[in-house]
Amino acid sequence: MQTNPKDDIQGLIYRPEYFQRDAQKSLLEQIRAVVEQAPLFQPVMPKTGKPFSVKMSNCGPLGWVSDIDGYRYQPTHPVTRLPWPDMPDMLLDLWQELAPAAPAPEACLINFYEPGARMGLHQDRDERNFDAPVVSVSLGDTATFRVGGLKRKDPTKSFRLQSGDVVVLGGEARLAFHGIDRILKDTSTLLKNGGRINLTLRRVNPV
Ligand code: MD3
Ligand code: FE
Repeated sequence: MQTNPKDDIQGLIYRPEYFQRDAQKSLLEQIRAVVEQAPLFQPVMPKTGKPFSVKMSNCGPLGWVSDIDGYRYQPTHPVTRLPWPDMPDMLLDLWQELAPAAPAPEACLINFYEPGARMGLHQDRDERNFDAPVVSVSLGDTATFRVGGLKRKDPTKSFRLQSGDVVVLGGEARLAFHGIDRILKDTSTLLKNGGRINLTLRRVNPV
């Protein structure tokens, strides 16, 4: 019998179909409202200025941005200069249920993948608090997700993230290398024009 790759990564909790279709639709509506106030922007790599294939926005008190000067969290949108919109209650409730011991999330990064977009293997270490987990929600087309260990060269495992799936990355998984290899076209009807949205809820500052 084969073991499930998700089951042997310490600190990774996988909750397939956490959000049912109706909940996915209302969450999507709320994310659309956020993106109307805080339009998707195209981040670029520090130093090189090479654009990401993923477009981004944020909600909550802080948002993650990447530009020529570096990666950081900041309280305002890089283009409009306005504060990020509030985090929808559904996301605050999700955090409360899955990370009850952690202080409130400060940032929700919204990643938008068109078919063909990808995210290279990386660690999430721009936060000043690694005790709190990262909570991830997937909406729309299925993605092939890759997760490894604490070193870039550690072996990796792949699995698929589908619309409505939630992953909690705590403990040892919090600083694991991870990335998105590809978006599988036409695997969901949630987004009219296809593509995938990923939301990551994060605590940035120590309490
Ligand atoms: C594993 N996002 O925004 S979410 C990111 O699907 C990011 O858009 C991916 O990696 C996406 O930084 C993956 C799942 C995820 C999020 C954070 C993690 C996996 C993680 C942190 C540590 C280990
Ligand atoms: Fe990440």
